[in-house]
Amino acid sequence: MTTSILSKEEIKELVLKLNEIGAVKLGEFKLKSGIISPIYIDLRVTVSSPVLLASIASMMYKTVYAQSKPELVCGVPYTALPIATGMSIAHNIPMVVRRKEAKAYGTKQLIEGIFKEGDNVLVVEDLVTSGASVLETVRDLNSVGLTVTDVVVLLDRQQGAKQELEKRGLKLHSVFTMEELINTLVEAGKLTGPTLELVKNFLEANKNVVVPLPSSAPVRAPFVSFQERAKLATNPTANKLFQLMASKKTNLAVAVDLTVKQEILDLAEKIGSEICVLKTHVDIVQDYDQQFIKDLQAIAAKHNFLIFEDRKFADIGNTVKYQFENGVYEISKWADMVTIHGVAGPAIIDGFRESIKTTGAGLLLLAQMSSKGSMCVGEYTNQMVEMGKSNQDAVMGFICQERLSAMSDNFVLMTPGVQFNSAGDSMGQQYNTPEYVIKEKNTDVIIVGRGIYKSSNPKEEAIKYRTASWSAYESKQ
Ligand code: 5BU
Repeated sequence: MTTSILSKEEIKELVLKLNEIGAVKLGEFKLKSGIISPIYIDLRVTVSSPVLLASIASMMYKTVYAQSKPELVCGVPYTALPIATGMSIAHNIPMVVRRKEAKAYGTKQLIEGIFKEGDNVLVVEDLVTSGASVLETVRDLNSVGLTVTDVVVLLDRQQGAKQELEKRGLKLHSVFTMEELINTLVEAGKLTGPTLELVKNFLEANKNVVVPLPSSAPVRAPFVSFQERAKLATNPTANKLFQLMASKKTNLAVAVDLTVKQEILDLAEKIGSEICVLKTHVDIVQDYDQQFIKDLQAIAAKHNFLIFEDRKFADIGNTVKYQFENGVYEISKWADMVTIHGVAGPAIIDGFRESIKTTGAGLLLLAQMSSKGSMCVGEYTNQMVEMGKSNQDAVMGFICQERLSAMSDNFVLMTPGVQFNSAGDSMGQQYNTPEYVIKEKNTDVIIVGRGIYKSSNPKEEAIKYRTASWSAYESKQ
């Protein structure tokens, strides 16, 4: 552990001040892990004590300075932003700011500030438990060509972060560890009697509790080409799509949300040469009939693209089986892939299994959505990824807004909510650019709807989207 080079006295003074302003509270607190902790740490309150904040920044800088002289500093949003700012001003090190918002569009940069490729950034965080937030910031810094070798924190809770960061070549420096913090409080007589007893139990329990990185922790996954991923694919349509993208050199899918069949067919004919997938919502087609599907399939065969029905199945297995195979649309007979929600639980997949065993069609799990306030987040998203991993024969990939660490290379990651020149619509849709999605969020396929079919020249526009998303893919090599 690289701990502080600061004197015991300096640390003691800091700990007591933190205690005084309520950043380090003593008592009985139930932590998320269920452990009863005699100590609760909330460093957000330090913004109300500017002198203390400045000295925290300076102590953190002193802790790491001996080992690395950064070209830039970057605070992990939000608590560490003022600390990084203090460090930047006091030591005249330029700062970069990472945007935490899920969305960045138009000219909004993921990383604000002036930098050049290869600049080394010191990442600043208030405290680390698993290290997930630090890794998110490192991932975004890396995605714009910045390098990170060192991370400095005020407090290391000693619950796995150091090891996780080390695995990724990052050195963790801390002003003090949890153990040192508690020892300092005991020595200062702040912890006595029954609370002291609790502390001992806490330290003991804490020692063995490593907080795992959530499966949603982002990773800077090494680049694997579509050709290679075709070999890894566990679902036949995923294999087909990876091969198709590699040979046709396109990772553009178009959402054709038109309501008249001839208009859909005309557009498919126009843009067919540019796309890997054409996405439909057949239930919006007012003059739908089986001939329409036959015609669409003929165009798909001619231009070599797959058909994706974005049906978003969500019912129990038995019902979705009917919805997939029967009714007016008989989707199972023609769709190469369909989307499903996970609200009904993993047994929904059994509703598709029999049919797709014969056709080889693929299921796309809705892990995240592009619309504002979407509830496909957090634990739900994690569960969707797990559901995919447990059903790799049937599941070809995910509809998502970013690559998560648990999404392995056999899955195709497709992202809707893409447009060059718009931030969103009046009904909750949110847009990102092709480059942002493919390069920075590291997914595979962009899904573009109105950006293409509403354009006065859809073919020309499709070429622009195709070029942008394919060059973003190639730039990841
Ligand atoms: P747009 O015109 O580019 O906004 O169309 C996007 C398409 O992708 C449209 O067909 C939606 O139904 C679909 N979509 C989406 O926009 N966001 C999502 O999270 C999912 C699907 Br899932």
